[in-house]
Amino acid sequence: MDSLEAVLAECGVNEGTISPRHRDELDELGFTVFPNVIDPAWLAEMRATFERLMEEEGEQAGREVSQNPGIRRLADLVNKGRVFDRIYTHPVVLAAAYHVIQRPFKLVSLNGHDPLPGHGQQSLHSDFGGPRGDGRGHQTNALWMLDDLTPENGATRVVPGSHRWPTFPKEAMADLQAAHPQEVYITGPAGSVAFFNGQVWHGSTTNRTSHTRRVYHCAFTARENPQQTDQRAYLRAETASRLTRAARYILDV
Ligand SMILES: O=C(O)CCC(=O)C(=O)O
Repeated sequence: MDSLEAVLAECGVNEGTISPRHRDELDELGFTVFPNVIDPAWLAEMRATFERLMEEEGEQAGREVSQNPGIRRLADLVNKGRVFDRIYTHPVVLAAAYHVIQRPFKLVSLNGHDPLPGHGQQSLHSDFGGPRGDGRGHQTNALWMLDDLTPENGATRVVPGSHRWPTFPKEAMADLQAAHPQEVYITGPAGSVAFFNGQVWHGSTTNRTSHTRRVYHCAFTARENPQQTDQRAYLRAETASRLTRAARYILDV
């Protein structure tokens, strides 16, 4: 399968998959939240898988991409369970990615992220380090919420509209950890998916509760850009054996 249009159709994407309100929010704010994407059974399985992988991988967890003090990280999730297949082939995120990127795209990576109590404050940053201010979308990310995201437990802060700004946060701010006057929190109940333009200024915040704040990050990028996880290099035989043609295209394997 070599056409994005055919892939989107095979995954069930159509004109009505995301609403005009979500499109407008992606255009104007650079982010939007889709509630109730993850049904209860899938949510329970995704939570259990997060904990099982953390247990199995121990100190190695996250090493394929990055390990950060105070954060429980997982990486290369495409190869770590069937439960993840539905994330990167889900019609809602594919429709949203197409709306932002508007040309053929592929997976960047599929990772897990859980700031421990007292940890998690990130510098404001853009995920996409390439050209800015050219009026085009190049990359997206999504937070698949396994727990509620609240201002208390480290919800992601985002600066609405900043995806259109020509500067990176580090060019405009002296203290990247400081609050930005225009920032807002992306919040939502577990089972929601927050979707954002990879150029928007954002970062996770400190988890001030004693509970988990688990999300899976599923990012897409225009096909000409590199992946964070080279799916061809990491692809396991077991994963390859179950991939649909559409999944192969999205992973670029
Ligand atoms: O999980 C989050 O709140 C966002 C994390 C993030 O932006 C990152 O790891 O680059």
